[in-house]
Amino acid sequence: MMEHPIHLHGLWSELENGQGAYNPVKHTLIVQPGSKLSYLVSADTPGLWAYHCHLLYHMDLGMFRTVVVS
Ligand SMILES: [Cu+2]
Repeated sequence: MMEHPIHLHGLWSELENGQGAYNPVKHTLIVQPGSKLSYLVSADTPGLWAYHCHLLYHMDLGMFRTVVVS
């Protein structure tokens, strides 16, 4: 019913939108209601990175995780 601004800290996300070399590279991707996104991430920065929706009440409901790059 609402969009999710999904943020992966520390790593860039390349949105696969069919534009090839012009695919947008972002930290936060907006996921529209009832839709899916595909994006590429180069896990080239070791660490523990937050991966979450920017809406606070969504984080409280579990949309906050840690991505481990080792
Ligand atoms: Cu959300």
